[in-house]
Amino acid sequence: MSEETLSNLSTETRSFEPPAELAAAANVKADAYAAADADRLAFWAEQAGRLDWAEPFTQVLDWSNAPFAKWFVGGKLNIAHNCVDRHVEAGRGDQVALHFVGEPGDTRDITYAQLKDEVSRAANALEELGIEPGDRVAIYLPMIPEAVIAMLACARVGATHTVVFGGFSADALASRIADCNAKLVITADGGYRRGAPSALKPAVDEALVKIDNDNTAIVENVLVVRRTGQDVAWNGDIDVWWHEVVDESSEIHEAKAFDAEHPLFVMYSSGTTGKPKGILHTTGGYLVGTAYTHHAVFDLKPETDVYWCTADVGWITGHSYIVYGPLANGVTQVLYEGTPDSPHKGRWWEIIEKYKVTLFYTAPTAIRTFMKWGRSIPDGFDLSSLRLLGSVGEPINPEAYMWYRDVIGGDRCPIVDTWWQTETGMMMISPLPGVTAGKPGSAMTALPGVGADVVDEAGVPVPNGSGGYLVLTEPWPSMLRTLMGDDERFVDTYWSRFKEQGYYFAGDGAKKDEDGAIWLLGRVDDVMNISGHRLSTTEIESALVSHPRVAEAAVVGAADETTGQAIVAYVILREGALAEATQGEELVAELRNHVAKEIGAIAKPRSIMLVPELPKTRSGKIMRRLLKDVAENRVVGDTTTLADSNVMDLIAAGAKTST
Ligand code: 6R9
Repeated sequence: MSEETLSNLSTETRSFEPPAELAAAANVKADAYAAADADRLAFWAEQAGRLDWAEPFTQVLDWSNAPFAKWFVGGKLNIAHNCVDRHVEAGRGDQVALHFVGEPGDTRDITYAQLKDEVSRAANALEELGIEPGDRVAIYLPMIPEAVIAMLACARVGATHTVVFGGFSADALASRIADCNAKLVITADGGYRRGAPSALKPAVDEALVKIDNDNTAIVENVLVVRRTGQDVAWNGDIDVWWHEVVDESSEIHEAKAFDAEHPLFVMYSSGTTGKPKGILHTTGGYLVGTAYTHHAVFDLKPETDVYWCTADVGWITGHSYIVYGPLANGVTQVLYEGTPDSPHKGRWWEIIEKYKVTLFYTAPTAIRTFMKWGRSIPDGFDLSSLRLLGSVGEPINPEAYMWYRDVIGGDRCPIVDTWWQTETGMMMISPLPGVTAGKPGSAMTALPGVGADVVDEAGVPVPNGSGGYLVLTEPWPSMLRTLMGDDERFVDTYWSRFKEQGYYFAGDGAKKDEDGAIWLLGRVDDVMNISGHRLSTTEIESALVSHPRVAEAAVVGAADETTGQAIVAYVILREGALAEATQGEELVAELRNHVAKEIGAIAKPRSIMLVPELPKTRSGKIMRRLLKDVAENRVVGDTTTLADSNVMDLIAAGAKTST
């Protein structure tokens, strides 16, 4: 990555000190870094003390067969016991674990004592259905309490779950069921989405037909939660109702302890090409890593905080920071079923006001959507309960950061911009809210106990002020253990690029600023080469979003005869912006000049298209690959992982008329 490019990005000089009161009472203070540096394994052994171990471990890390790690060797524990039972045993059974909010407005408060009963019943039901330790269970549910209960019940009986996001198609579901050989599928009749019931069970039926035809898997039962009450086709040989088997089961269930390296779950990554990668996480290290980071980064005070993470349990963020980390810490949290604009665009703020949410964790894409809708909507609600805000999923543009800080956080809440991946299992690079002065757009530094650096092609750490590839230099407890059934692909994908150094290759470009803080620049495949200059898509997107009329932007490098690649930008305007501009063309010219002014003439987009929406995966990541197809006048590729498949038709139609 050229110096030129990188020095351009960080013209950002603002920084925000932690609020004094929060800093004084913070769970984790500055000395944590030094303590972890002095003896990293002792540090993680100490963090393992947050959990109840049925049998203590004899070794913190066995790295003798690197990159295949074993953490907390010899230790045994039960995850459901740690996430539920022990809080009840500690006298906190009456504390609410989940404030469930259904999209149609139904609500359910579930205490830890009730959660224990539900998880135990579900665990008994799974065993009655023949599920044994090591069996795989696919979970395809809406964001309802049963999703959390099903995951914990699997963990309780030692079954390995794979949660498939409810928005995925029958085909995607079939390939995941087949890849991990699931014995049971847990689903619902449907869920609520944008004010209407949306069926789920038909997709399972379709997936099973496909699998039967291919003769690839062994699904014995489908366990169906009744959520919407809509009609479902029923196969009496395999289908069973949740309320018939779970509700009828005993609430007494003995949780057996499993080995620290017992497989906990497989999460298929939203890989855009090829076979999905089944990322495998195990028991002890995963829970230690997620519990510690949730405690440290959110400064969680379990007795008084109300936490809300808006992710879906179908994604890693939902696994690590709705289910496992938070419940291990005995949190009270909100679980919301629906979309942010149903039945109105203030729904999230209404929920924060009602439950007095103190810790809020969401994604930049959501923040930019709210920016587009305008501040008058959140301004209509009392958000004064909030004390800390989190961001995850992609780089947060300084503009979105400032809006989040000002409009949602009332200029008083620190923002933790947390960099991590499905593979890392836990947050890796993030500010500590009581310690770090946060800079808008930077994830700052590796958390205590974590080793991260930015290196050049040869694997040599770059000096401050330069950029390169983000690597993780030390093993960490919640690291992926392998790709399901494909050790070779695991080694190739993550450990071969910097084999000599033994670094984990994250696939992200990054730079270190003059203070050594890390700025993420997007996936390395999102780095463009314009006339021999390297420019990151993020950098140009940030410049566009800093224009007052722009709500959201996506940038791709399209093949160009003269410059190698040329910059093509897709821009969503803020509400009303087009009406204010005399003409679209004038505004486009203004935006091109704006980018030139912010970054330099080299970064001026060749073309800018004003679009109503951007193509996003269901986890909110912009699918630049598809935009590249449009920019290069190709037939648009596979759109099956898009949240809304109509978006590309709209964009392609616009592109034809504007060129
Ligand atoms: C948790 C999650 C991982 C990729 C990662 C990076 C991007 C996530 C980020 C971020 C900049 C942040 N990413 N958090 N980039 N700043 N705070 O999103 O996992 O779905 O596996 O995606 O997301 O590119 O490599 P996953």
